[in-house]
Amino acid sequence: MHGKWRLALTTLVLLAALALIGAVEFPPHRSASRSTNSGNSPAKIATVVIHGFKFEPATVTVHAGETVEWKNDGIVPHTVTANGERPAFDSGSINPGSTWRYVARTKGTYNYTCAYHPNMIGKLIVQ
Ligand SMILES: [Cu+2]
Repeated sequence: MHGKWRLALTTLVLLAALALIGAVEFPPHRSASRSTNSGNSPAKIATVVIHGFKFEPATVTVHAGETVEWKNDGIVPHTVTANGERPAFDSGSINPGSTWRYVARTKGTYNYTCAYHPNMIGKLIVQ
């Protein structure tokens, strides 16, 4: 009888100790992940839909470090290719129904087009 109670007490102390460790360990972990994000919301994604041979919206503005996602809602493949001899980004072929993501790390204004359809034009502004 006595041994049984001791076991129960030991278990209780152990559980309390574990709870204490948990309570001490969790808050620093949370604040660490909070400090890596400059804003108060988790990593943002701006979406551009490719539809009817157009980028919608044609101009998208993000903050440096944010992600832009292009979604091909069209019926033929498209690309997202920045202008210039050495494009800052180039998606390659994005098939219908597929998406392509780009992390906009460097501030600037990027005009881009579709390599297959040069009349499709868009602008990415990274602030
Ligand atoms: Cu295209």
